[in-house]
Amino acid sequence: MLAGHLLVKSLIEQGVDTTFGVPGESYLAVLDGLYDAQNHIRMITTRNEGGAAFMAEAYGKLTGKPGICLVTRGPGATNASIGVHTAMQNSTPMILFVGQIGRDMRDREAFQEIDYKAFFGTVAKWVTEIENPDRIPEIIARAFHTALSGRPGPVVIALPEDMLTSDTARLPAPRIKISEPAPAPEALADAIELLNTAKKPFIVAGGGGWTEQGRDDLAAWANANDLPITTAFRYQDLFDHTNTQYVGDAGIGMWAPIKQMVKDADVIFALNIRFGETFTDGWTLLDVPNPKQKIIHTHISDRELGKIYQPDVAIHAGPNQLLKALCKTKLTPNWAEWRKNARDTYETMLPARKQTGAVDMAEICTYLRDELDDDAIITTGAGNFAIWPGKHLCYKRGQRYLGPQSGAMGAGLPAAIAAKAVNPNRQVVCFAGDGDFQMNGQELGTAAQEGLYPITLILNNSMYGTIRAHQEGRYTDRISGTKIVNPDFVKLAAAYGIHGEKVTETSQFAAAFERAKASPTGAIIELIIDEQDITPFRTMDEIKKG
Ligand SMILES: Cc1ncc(C[n+]2csc(CCOP(=O)(O)OP(=O)(O)O)c2C)c(N)n1
Ligand SMILES: [Mg+2]
Repeated sequence: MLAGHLLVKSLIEQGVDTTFGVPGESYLAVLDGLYDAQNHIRMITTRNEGGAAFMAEAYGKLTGKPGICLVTRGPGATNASIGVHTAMQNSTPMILFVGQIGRDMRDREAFQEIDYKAFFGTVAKWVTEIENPDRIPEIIARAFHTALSGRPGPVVIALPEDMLTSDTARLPAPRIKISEPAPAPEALADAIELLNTAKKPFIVAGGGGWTEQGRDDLAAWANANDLPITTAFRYQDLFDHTNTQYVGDAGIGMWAPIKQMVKDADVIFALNIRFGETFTDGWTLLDVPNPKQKIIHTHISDRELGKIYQPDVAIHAGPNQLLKALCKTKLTPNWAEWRKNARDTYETMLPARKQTGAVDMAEICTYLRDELDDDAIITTGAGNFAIWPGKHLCYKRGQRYLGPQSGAMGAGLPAAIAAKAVNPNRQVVCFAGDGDFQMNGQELGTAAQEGLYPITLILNNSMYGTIRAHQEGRYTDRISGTKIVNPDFVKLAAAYGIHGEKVTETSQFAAAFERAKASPTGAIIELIIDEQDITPFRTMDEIKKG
């Protein structure tokens, strides 16, 4: 068998049903294998490898199965790197295959040559090159295992062109099985003992690898013990916000009352999160390495435990196994008022204050909190516009949120297209900024070609607003490099055969959203946002005043 064909058969054996990529002459033998595999694998051809990699990342985050991305060497791989970095920071399983120069040309700076181990070394979980076609079964099995086990993450595999066109007699390895570590009973007992001493517990859940059962168990455990639950950066969808145990998110732009809760807490239960910059406010909120608060840290990867903060109780366990075990224990809750106060504060902060402009996102989010489908999938890239779906929507148990912890602009539209590929019948709504959208707007071509049509809301303030806001705070009235002149987004949508409309007043939104839902091509809804409304809680003028 051709090595390129064995590779495709190996993907089928591992359960792959979709790939995202841009073709290259470096991996023709794989493309040829995919020709034969059309009944098993849907090959989604994108317009830029950055879009493909974001799609694969979103697929991985949504399904829990590695998202597969296929790109060519050199420029294809460098374009795709944004999605690999995002998968790493998001703890998402993903495998990037890169066509590579022939084995006989290495280290001569051949056309488009890159040393992938060096290039992806710090942003991928594992990087390798398949030298010998007979090792395809072994390496593919290991790649899936690596992407899925411990803290999930991206794997990069380079495929030399001449290796792909050589023959092999090997067969695909059987589908891999992952086992999730369960908590050691003594560590679990220590955690329970410490939690029982708490008057002000702060519980923050996040990280990769959660199953549906794990999510249900988290809710059951919180309900049974009256626990206040917060979620980490970009993991808002781990917990039902309508459940009164939910008290807000501890991600970027943390609300002051949540910060205060962290400061006032006596026990912090860090549930499968890594102690990142956002949760710790740049590692200032908690003292490094031994905070005054007692720390219980559980994580699926032993490499996260004791990495920055030394926990009082460390539990090496997967989130689902941990919750299964926690659900069998009983706490003696001593924090009813603390939990209730936090919930009351959350409920008062959820609706943002009235905005300045004619299109008021506070009102639109209030509308969407009721109107979004109970199993809607929300996606975003990065920019201040993402604060709206991040903090002012209300995620229900069946809803999902896909956003980049890497803060990568341009992730939202590809993620929405991937979400449609996974669940064609679910409502998918992408929130984009005008700058953010244009990083990967060309993927509308992929959407149209594949018939994968999300609803995209473009919050257009004609600027790289996040940076402008930082600028006004530090170098007031010296606008530099942050203005952008935009295309007509409605006409742009029309060019792709997609329904588009512009909303210039809040009152127009509901009908526009209804038309978008009814549209067979999804929609682009452009929202004209006043420059003052740069954050839900501070206007540009207020930022200028300091
Ligand atoms: C790929 C990438 N490039 C640059 C940045 C830096 N950056 C962060 S937010 C932002 C502006 C976002 O503008 P827009 O999407 O219009 O959203 P707004 O802040 O105006 O709501 C920029 C340039 C980034 N995070 N990602
Ligand atoms: Mg903008």
